[in-house]
Amino acid sequence: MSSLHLASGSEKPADVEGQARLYSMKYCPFSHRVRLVLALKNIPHDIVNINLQNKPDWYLQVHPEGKVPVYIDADGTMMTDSVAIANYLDQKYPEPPLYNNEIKSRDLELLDHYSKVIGTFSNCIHDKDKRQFEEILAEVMDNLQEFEEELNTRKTPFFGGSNPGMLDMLMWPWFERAKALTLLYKRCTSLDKERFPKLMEWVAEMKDLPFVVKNRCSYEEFAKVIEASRAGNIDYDNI
Ligand SMILES: N[C@@H](CCC(=O)N[C@@H](CS)C(=O)NCC(=O)O)C(=O)O
Repeated sequence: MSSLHLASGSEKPADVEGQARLYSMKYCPFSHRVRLVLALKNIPHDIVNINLQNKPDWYLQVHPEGKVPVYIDADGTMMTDSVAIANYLDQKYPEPPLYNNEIKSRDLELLDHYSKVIGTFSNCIHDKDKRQFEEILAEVMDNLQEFEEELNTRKTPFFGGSNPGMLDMLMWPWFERAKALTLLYKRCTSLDKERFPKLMEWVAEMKDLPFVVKNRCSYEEFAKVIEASRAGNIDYDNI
C-alpha cells in the first residue's frame, strides 16, 4: 500500500507529474479516513508516509504544523484536515456519492458529536485520562448511544443507507482500533449486544468491505503502536 516512513535526513520524494499525493502515517486514524475515501472511489494517488516522531525537515515546508494527512492534488491544490480532504474528494469524484442531501445536516451533526469519542480515545492513547477505565468506557458508550438510535431510526445497515456514506467512512478508523484498548487496559471494550445491536451489525458489515480490508491493520498492531508512542520510540516500519 505505502512507502516506508520518511524521517529527518531523508530526501523529499520527487512529485509525480499528474499524480495526486497523500502524506500519511500508517497508523494515523485521520489519514486512515482519507485512505478509505481514496480506496472506495478508486482515486489514483501515491502515498508518502511520514515518521511523526522524527519528521523530515522538508515536511515542515509541505505543512508547517507537521501533521498528517495532507493531500496535494495533481494540480497543486493542497488540503489539510481529514474531513476537509474527504469532502474535497467527494466533490471532485462524485461516484459513489457519500452524502444524501436529505440527511446531510444530521450526518454533520453526528460527526460533530463523534468528536467526543475521538477525543476520549486520543486521551487514552496518550495516557492523559487518569480516570478509572470503567468510567471512561461508560462515557464512550453513552456517547455512542445516539449512533445506535440513529441506525435504528434509519433502518439501513450503514449511516449512508444501503451503502457506506461519509459518516461511515469518517467514524470507522476508531472502531477498527477500539480493541487495542482491550489489550492495553486489560478490560473488555466490546459493545454490549443488548444495548448496541445495530452498531454491532454495522461493525460486522463495515469490516469486510473490500476498501476497508485493503486499509486494515490488526488491533494487536495498533496496541503495539500505542505502547511505542507512549514510550516515544515508534519503529513505524517494523510493528
Ligand atoms: N484534525 C486533523 C488531525 C490530524 C492529526 O492530529 N494528525 C496527527 C497524527 S494521527 C499528527 O499529524 N500528529 C503529529 C503532530 O501533531 O505533530 C485531521 O482531521 O486531519
